[in-house]
Amino acid sequence: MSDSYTFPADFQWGVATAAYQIEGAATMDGRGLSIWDELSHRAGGTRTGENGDVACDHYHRFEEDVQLMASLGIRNYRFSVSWPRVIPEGTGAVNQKGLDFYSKLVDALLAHDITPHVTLFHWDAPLALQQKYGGWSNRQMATDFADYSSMMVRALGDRVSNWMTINEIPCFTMLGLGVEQRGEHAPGLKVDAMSDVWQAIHYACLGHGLCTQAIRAASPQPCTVSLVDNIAVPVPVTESEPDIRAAQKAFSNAWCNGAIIYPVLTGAFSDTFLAEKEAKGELPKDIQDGDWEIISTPVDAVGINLYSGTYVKAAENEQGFVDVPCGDSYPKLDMPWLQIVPDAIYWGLRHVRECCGFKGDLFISENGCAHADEVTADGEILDMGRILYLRSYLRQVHRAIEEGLPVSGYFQWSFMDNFEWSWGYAKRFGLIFTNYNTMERIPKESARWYSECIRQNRVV
Ligand code: PNW
Repeated sequence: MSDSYTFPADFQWGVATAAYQIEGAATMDGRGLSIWDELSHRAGGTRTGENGDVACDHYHRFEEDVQLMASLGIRNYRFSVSWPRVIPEGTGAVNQKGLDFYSKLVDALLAHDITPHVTLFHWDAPLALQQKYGGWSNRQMATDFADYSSMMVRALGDRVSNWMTINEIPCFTMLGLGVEQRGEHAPGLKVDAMSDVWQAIHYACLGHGLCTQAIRAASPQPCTVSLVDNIAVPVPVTESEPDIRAAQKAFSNAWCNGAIIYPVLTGAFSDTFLAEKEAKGELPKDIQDGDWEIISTPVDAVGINLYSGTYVKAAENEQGFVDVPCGDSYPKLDMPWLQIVPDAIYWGLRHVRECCGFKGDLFISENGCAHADEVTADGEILDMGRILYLRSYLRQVHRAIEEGLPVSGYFQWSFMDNFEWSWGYAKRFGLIFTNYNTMERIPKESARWYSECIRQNRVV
């Protein structure tokens, strides 16, 4: 048997999910509403009119889900806590039943030898705080988020030592607030100017920093704290010095990189972001003394959510690069933005280290794809496109490790098909097929493949 693409012995193979996408039980046991309940129940809120009221009913089926995970040999599970399930109004009274759910989930995982990795915020902000003061558009949100986080760490910190603060800041700011039209993601609002969007990003970064401090202060044991970011990743068309330099220049101001990963890891906007937004008058207005120190509170690790990338090459222009479009024939999976760019996972890891100078651990907190899965007459789901995708990306993770990058783990998105936000249930990202009529879970061919990767500790 071959041993190519073997990972280090302590490499963490995992799967990931998020609360609103799988739990359901939206009004059960005292859970408060989140901004995703509000948006998904709004007319035209999601493309399919669907919501997460029931989702995968994981709230009631977590024990069998954990067993299924264990049967596949999965040893690491990344899930998120629904803030309004545990603090219905966002601040104040704790909902003990909500807290009990997460406590029982953690116990079930540990009983099956699965390490819990907990994300404290995966977009489902308490609706009460959105209505009270505008959620992440208000500085207060950062403090309230840190207070909720400390409560969670006090409750689970005896058994959980891997904490993630916020998942993908761009998705509830840049994609949640629109200038021309309402954001597609919650809170799904229209704002006056781009500076309002960058302001919300600044407050979210502040929330991340305060949360990092709160976790460390509340944890009863040594723990790992990380930010999870979906950096935009420019890939050099050729691996030559000029194109690599071009990709690095592009990275410093691609999408939200200059306002999130740079501040968190370096304590300042990237130079290219600052210059561009200053010229356009788009910088946030409320940046106070001490904010940068809080935002750049050292983290142990950075989790990268990586699905796709873009191509750039060197050019004799002011910015030093040009984007190279993929064109219509470029291979894609089942999302409009899902061009298959395996090298982006290698370059994403490398950019964070080389461009932001981050020397801590890196891990892939999400990687996966939507695939138009169907059950065959034999009851199988033969998702060969997903295997092709995961195999190619994992080989690039392996390359990064081989070149010396400290990559500690990989979480496939997602354990099971679930509520794909504004796409409803139309897009399937799971290793496990969810039958939404019967709630039956059926492992796909990719689950068998992934399980074998874990068993052999290599890309098979
Ligand atoms: C991530 N894009 O979101 C999220 O963390 C998950 O909750 C989600 O289900 C998963 O990826 C699949 O979409 C993304 O526009 C949202 O490029 C948008 C983009 C990428 C990821």
